[in-house]
Parts: sequence; structure tokens; C-alpha cells
Amino acid sequence: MIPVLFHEDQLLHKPVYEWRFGERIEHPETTYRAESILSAIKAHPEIFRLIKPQKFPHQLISETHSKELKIVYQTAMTLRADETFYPSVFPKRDVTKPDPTKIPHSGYYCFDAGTPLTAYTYSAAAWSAACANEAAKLVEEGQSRVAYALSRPPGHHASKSMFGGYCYFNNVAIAAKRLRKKGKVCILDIDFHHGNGTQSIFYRDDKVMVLNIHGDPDAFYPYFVGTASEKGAGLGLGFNHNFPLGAGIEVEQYINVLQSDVIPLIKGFSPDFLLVSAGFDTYVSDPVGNFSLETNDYRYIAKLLYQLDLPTVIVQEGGYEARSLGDNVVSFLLGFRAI
Ligand code: SP5
Ligand code: ZN
Repeated sequence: MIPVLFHEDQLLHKPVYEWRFGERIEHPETTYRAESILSAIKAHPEIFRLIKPQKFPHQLISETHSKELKIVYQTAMTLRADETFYPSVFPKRDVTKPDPTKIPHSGYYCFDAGTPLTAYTYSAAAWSAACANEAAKLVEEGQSRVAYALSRPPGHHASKSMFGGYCYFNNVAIAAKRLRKKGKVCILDIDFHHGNGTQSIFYRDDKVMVLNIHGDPDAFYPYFVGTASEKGAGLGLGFNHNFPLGAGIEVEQYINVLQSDVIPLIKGFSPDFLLVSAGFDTYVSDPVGNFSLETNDYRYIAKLLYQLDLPTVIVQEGGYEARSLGDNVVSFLLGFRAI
């Protein structure tokens, strides 16, 4: 059985819209995403065991994020139930005295205009992090070789002290902070977008290797980070690797990068735990990402990772074609079974 962590309060956070090239569009990070995954999971009760996380991982959140970031979300709890605040003023670091208890100052702690705050954002994001933490706990204790955190909102763009890219707390980083107390951790990020937040949190860390395969930041979000030249710093030099790819990549090229570059790096590091930041916005008809992977490809990718024979925690990131998202997630998870 594969444990699946999810808490229904994760559905309370509801971004409404975002701006894309001057046009107002429906926000891609909808609750339908989680519902699509849940219904695909529930169709296989013989394979998946649904588990509700039990507590906010306060300690790990404060080891991963600044206290101001948490205050920003707690301040947003004073918004009315029907109110949504979109940060849209992002001041330069040297000219302001930010106050995290003022809602308009939230832009100081945020790096894009598509990541709104509501009264329920804190609770949804903390339960989302709790999923990753408790999935990691099951794997750490040897209760399961593989566990899946149905984390939503996603996490990999959130850094120590900033939110953005639909992300508030960095779920995979919170799981990694837990597991690195027990051994070496490799985070493989296969979301279409570079996981800038995760990279920055572990950039100087030699116990957590971070690998990213993603759309080239020259053309795609998050634009300012994710080049192949970013290799880590200080003790962490050589423990960060980026594999930016062009638009429209198909499975053959994707698998080629995995087999010839990424998997040898994982084997060379010989981690005690593998964490996968699993985004499915690499899907061919995803409205946000630009690769051309198909549903069955995820199973093949997962098989290659399963063969590494490592205790593995899979943490949900992006994937915005809600109709296919559940099938893509299940296809990926089925690759982690011994058949
Ligand atoms: C977790 C995650 O996947 N966050 C992604 C945030 C991306 N936000 C900005 C997307 C800009 C998309 N550009 C238009 C592409 C049209 N095909
Ligand atoms: Zn993404």
C-alpha cells in the first residue's frame, strides 16, 4: 500500500484570478486539482491508503522559514472570508521598513503578483506542509518505502523568507529538514518550473543535494534563477545541479537527461532518502508548462527512480490541467511498485 497524505482544510485556500500579459485569467492553482488527484487515488483502494495529517509542523516550519513569513500569513487571517489580497507592490530591499503585520506590506515578502493571500491561506499551507512532514515520517520510520504527500498549495518556489509562484511554505524543504537529521537527502525536482525556493534553502548545504529538470529560465518562470551554472556555494558547492531544457521537450529527450546526467549524480551522492518534487505541468496539454510528456511517461520516469532502491517521499507540486492531473499522478505513483 502507498500512503497518501491529505487534509481537507487544504481546500479552503482559493486563489481567484491572476494576470497574464495584461489579461485577467482564472487562477490555475484551483481546488479542482486536489479533487482530481483524490478521485483518481480513491479509484484504487487496493493500492493507496488515504491518511489525514495530524499536526502543524511548527518546529520544522520555523527551521525552514523566517518568523516574518509566518506573521504575514497570520496577519492575512484578519481578512474577511470573501476577501483576497494580491500583493502588487514589491519594494527594493534597501528603501523600506517592512512590517509583516500590515497586509499591504506583504509585497515585501513576496516576489510575484500571482500568489494571493486569504484568511485561509495559513491553514491550507500549514496542512500542505504537514502532509510532506508526515509522509517523510512514515518513510523515516520504515513504515513504508514510498509515501505521497498530496500537498496543495504547492511549495517549491517558496524560499526562507518569501512566497510566490503559488507557493507559501516549502513543503519538500520541510520534509528534507526532517530527514537530514537522519542522513543525506537528495531532492529531485521534476516540476516544469525551476524550484528556486528549494535551491536557495539548501544552496550552502552538503547534506541535501538539489537537482532540477525544468523549462529554461531564459524563457520560462521563474526567469531569474535556474541556470546550469548554479552549482551551490560554500560547503554546498557541487551539491546543486540544474538541467534547463527548451520548449516542447518529449519523453525521449527527458529520459535521456535523467539517465545520462541525473541518475548518475544521485548514485554518486548515495543519499539515504530521495525526495521528489513532483510537478505535472510538464504534461503535453498543461496550460502553464511547455513540455510534451504524456500520462504513461510518468510511470516510466517513476520506474527509473524506483530502481534506485531508496526510501522515497513524493511531494506534489504543480500540474494545472485538472482533468488529467489525477491520472498523471496515479501513473507516476504506480511506477513505484514492484511489478
Ligand atoms: C508550483 C508552480 O508550478 N508554480 C508555477 C507558477 C507560474 N506562474 C507564472 C506562470 C507564467 C506562465 N507564462 C505563460 C505560459 C503560457 N503557455
Ligand atoms: Zn510548476
